[in-house]
Amino acid sequence: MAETPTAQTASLEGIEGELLAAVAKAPDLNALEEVRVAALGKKGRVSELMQTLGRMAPEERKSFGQAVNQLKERVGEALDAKRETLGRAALSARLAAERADVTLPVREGPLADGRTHPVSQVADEITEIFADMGFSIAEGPDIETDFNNFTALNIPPEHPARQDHDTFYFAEGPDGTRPVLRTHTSPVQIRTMLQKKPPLRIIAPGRVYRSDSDQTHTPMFHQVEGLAIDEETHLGHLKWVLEEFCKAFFEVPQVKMRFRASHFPFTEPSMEVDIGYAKVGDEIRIGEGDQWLEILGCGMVHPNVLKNVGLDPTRYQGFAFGLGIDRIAMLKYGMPDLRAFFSADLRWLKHYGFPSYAVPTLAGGLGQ
Ligand code: 2U9
Repeated sequence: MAETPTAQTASLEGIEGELLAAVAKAPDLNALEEVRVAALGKKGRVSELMQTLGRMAPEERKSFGQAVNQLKERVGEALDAKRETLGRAALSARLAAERADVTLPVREGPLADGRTHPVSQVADEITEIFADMGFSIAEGPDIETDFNNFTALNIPPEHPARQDHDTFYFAEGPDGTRPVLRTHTSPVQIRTMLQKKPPLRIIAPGRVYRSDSDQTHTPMFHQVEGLAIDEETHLGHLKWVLEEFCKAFFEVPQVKMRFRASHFPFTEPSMEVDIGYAKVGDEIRIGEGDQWLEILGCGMVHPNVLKNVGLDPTRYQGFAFGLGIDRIAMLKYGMPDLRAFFSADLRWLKHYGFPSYAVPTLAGGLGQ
């Protein structure tokens, strides 16, 4: 015999109570999903109830159908609410479990043992200082065209600098010129000037190559060059920038600098720059004493170089400088032998290298 509507409603209330209780009791998202399938799934309790509709009289079917739909809705809402609560609890539990105390020392192992090479560290120190003065970093390929490495820099084909540089040449290409392993990072500035309009302020750190090998020279070494081009750039700007750089790099309040006239094809006038130091025992103290050490070269960009990249030298002027990273790293961190830089000797790296967290910043100190 069919149940009366009130009896059916009473049994619906029972089912709803059961389902809501199961939702409330579900301990985690997996259990809740099981409850959902058992309640609202294809073969779940609500589907079973819907199947009974076919056997009912039309008016009965209508009211019972509505009641089942309402039940379905309420159970659905309860499931959603519980899912959100459980989801939040699961996230909190995960966050608590994965909490890392960043103030703890690095655990023993490869992470703690690994070291940053002094050349990388010093390159980062130098770029940090110039970035703070508004210079951006420019990069280019190690294999360069003859034009970018020589011709554009006012070094014509017969110029002795091409041999002086002890260049590593590649075989001649279809255009009759030979690609080269760049002998300085200056071609990066050429590329930048060909691509962008002044005002320009860039530094170009990177590997350079010269066929030269003895106690103080390696066939590959590292340079940073800088370039500023604008309409009113003058030698005073250059001197200020280099003085600020030296104070920041050597972490001293004052430096003595000496600008000696020199010659480079790409700058006019050209200067070599010495820095004053004192030797106390084995230690070199920059900013004290009356001895001089050459640390970089610089000058005002030669008008021919500006013309070669399509800039009008009566409108634009600029300064440029270059320094050897390896040499200045030896000086700052008291490393006596250049060859050790490239010998991949882990004992050397352990001694002179920098831990991964010693990121150079002007605020936090450059070489901690
Ligand atoms: C452009 C115009 C001018 C870059 C410069 C020097 C002076 C210099 C040496 C320092 C030590 C090379 O590593 S080292 O042996 N460099 O003395 N470099 S001016 O002048 C430029 C560069 C690019 C377009």
